[in-house]
Parts: sequence; C-alpha cells; structure tokens
Amino acid sequence: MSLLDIYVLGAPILRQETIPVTTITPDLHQLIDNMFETMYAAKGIGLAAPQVGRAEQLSVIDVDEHPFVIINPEIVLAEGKQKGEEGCLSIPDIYGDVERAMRVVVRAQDRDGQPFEVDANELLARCLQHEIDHLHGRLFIDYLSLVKRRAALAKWEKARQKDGDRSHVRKLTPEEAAGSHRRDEEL
Ligand code: K1U
Ligand code: ZN
Repeated sequence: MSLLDIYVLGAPILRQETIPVTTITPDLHQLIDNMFETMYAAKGIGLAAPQVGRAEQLSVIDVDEHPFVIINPEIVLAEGKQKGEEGCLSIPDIYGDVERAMRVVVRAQDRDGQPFEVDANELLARCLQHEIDHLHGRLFIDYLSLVKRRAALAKWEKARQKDGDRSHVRKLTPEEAAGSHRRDEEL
C-alpha cells in the first residue's frame, strides 16, 4: 500500500463533480486501500477521492472502527438537525460550526459493487454528508456565514504565506506515515 498526497484548498479538483464508478477493477481496489492508509495516517474519519486527486465517485469512512467504502453514494433520507464543529483534511487547521441533518440514510455500493444502505446518526451522519459533499465539489467552508468564511480563508492564506507554500498538495510527514497502521496495531 502507499500513502497518497492530499489535495488542499485551491486545487481545482476539489471543486469538480466526480464521475460515477461503472466497473470495479483491481486499480479501484488499490485506490481504496491506499485511501484508507492515507486517511489513517492523516488522522481523519473520512476521505473522498477528489482529496487524493481522483475523479471517481467514492469515499472511505471509519468513524467508530468500522471502516467502509461508499461508491456512487446518494442520500435517500435526511431528517433532523445538528450543529457541530468540522474540519477537513484538505483545509488543515481550519474549523467551523456546520449545521447538518441529524440522521441520513445513504444508498451506495460496497467495494465489490454490491448495493447497500447505511442508516446513520450524529457523527457518522455528519461524516457521510461531508464526504458526499466532496464528491459534488462542496467543502464545509461553503456553509459558513460570509464573515466566518472570510475569517477562515484569511487564516488559511496567512498560514500558507508563512510557510511559503504555493503548492496544492499536502505531503504527509514521515511521522504521519509511520502512524498509518495505527488502527491495525490497536485492534
Ligand atoms: O473529508 C475529510 O476532510 C475528512 C474529515 C471528515 C470530517 C471531519 C469532521 C466532521 C465530519 C467529517 C476529517 O476526518 S478531519 C478530522 C476530524 O476533524 C475528526 C477526527 C476524529 C474525530 C472527529 C473529527
Ligand atoms: Zn473534507
């Protein structure tokens, strides 16, 4: 398995619509495995294909040590409301409160292309909505008020200028890479 670079705010692929997956191939399985490894190394609870520079309609998720992949997902039910803090591996160190549905039912295909549904509440529901948003070019900062979005973007630009960083990819550090199998070791 390999760690993938994570595309960050400003990379055009984060704003593009993804393409539905029509065939399950060995290359797709490799991508899924690499996305899980990258997500664990970055200490995320989800990761969508555009975040690693890919256009396939798929995301990986592990909120409660129950990893799964959603291929071609759609939200078939959304109800209730929750407000809570979100971050994004593509916008490091920026956080904001986002209102989301409290419960969602998502229909998707698994890594073998088999259809399934997941009925989720609270953090898992939030994560599913965040990851499905990525597949449609939406980011959590889009939901912030104008004032909060401007403040978040100003903080982001300042951090990037300080680092002299003009690139649109984030390479995980060797320390992060060394921790990429952490969940395996804990089990
Ligand atoms: O897609 C991503 O950028 C991953 C992102 C997903 C996410 C974060 C917060 C709420 C919903 C979805 C992350 O995993 S960022 C890491 C993080 O914020 C977090 C990590 C563990 C528990 C809770 C949040
Ligand atoms: Zn994100």
